[in-house]
Amino acid sequence: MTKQSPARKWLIPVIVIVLAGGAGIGFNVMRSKPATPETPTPMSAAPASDEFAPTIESQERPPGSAPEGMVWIPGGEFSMGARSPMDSNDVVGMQATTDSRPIHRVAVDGFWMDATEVTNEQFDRFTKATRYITVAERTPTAADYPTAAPEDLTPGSVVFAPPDHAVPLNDHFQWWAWVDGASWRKPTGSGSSIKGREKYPVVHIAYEDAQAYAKWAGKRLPTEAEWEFAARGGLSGALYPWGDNFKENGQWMANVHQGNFPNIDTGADAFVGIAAVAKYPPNNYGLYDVGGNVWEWTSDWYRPDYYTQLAASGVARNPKGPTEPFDPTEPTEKKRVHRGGSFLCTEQYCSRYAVGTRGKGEVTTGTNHLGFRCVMPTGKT
Ligand SMILES: [Ca+2]
Ligand SMILES: [Ca+2]
Repeated sequence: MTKQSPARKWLIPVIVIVLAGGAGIGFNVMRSKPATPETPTPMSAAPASDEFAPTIESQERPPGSAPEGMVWIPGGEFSMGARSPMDSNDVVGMQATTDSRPIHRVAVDGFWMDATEVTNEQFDRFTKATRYITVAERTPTAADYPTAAPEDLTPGSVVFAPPDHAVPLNDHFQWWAWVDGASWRKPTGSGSSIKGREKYPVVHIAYEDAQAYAKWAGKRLPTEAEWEFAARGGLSGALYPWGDNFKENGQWMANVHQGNFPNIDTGADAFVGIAAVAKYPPNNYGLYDVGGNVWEWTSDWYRPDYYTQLAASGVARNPKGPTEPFDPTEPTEKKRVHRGGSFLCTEQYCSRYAVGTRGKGEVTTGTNHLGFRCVMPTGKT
């Protein structure tokens, strides 16, 4: 692994935040392009209470049999968000759950959803069929990065590279590194490969990579509301996709991180680092790994005040995110919402496997703990 030299750190400006849970991260490789605003769906006038109310599943039936690898998400009305900020004095991982308030009422139509994170073998089929080259595999151009030294214009991505000793949690450069040549094909850079990892989630995926795959597959990325409705599996206000207990009957329910973050991953949940998909029980809708393993892109722009906007207007019907992104911690970056946390999430640092919590990431930036899954609205099957 080639750790980023100090001279290259300009490529990965520090994000001062709480890292969206160590997540996704604002490692910006300065590849942002102007974003296209999206149009919000009109909303009704029902009041919001900032409390969880029962989920009302739609009686809509799935149109025919399930597409391969997908499960039916019935849609309906539910309470979206997290119950409370976890610790307002915590500056290294939990505080950003304030962006998950207030709890507000949302309705989504039914849809099909991938039961698992998109895997390497699925993404490989896509690239073979289309010759698609991911953002991480492309050589940055001097035209796009006029201030960069020519030797810095090399393809690569951001890789978790833990130190061999405990470190303060306020500097993510202690455990993230820019690695030349890292991509979905070489998840940790030169010398690594996906051979034997066909069932692992594809990683180092920028937003446009996920979109391109989804379009090829006749699908699209989920909105944040669709993702959360699906992840909750019909449970109202549960802390996790499977219920309120982190372990159910002593059983690990997600691939997350145990041990002192970031230097010790004990793998007590059976996996050190990333795991193949579907190694833990699914939620009530048949979805695997909606908590943990890899973060997942949604199509919503990120704003910390978006829920406040929605709550002011009653039940939000099929909300598609704010019209433009804004993260006050990195106001020039274009970020979309990540969900679900990853194998690096821990109660010590980032508990974003808690189902109502949010992550965020700059749209051109992939890492080796960020992937995605797709949805297919009805009418397209
Ligand atoms: Ca683990
Ligand atoms: Ca996941």
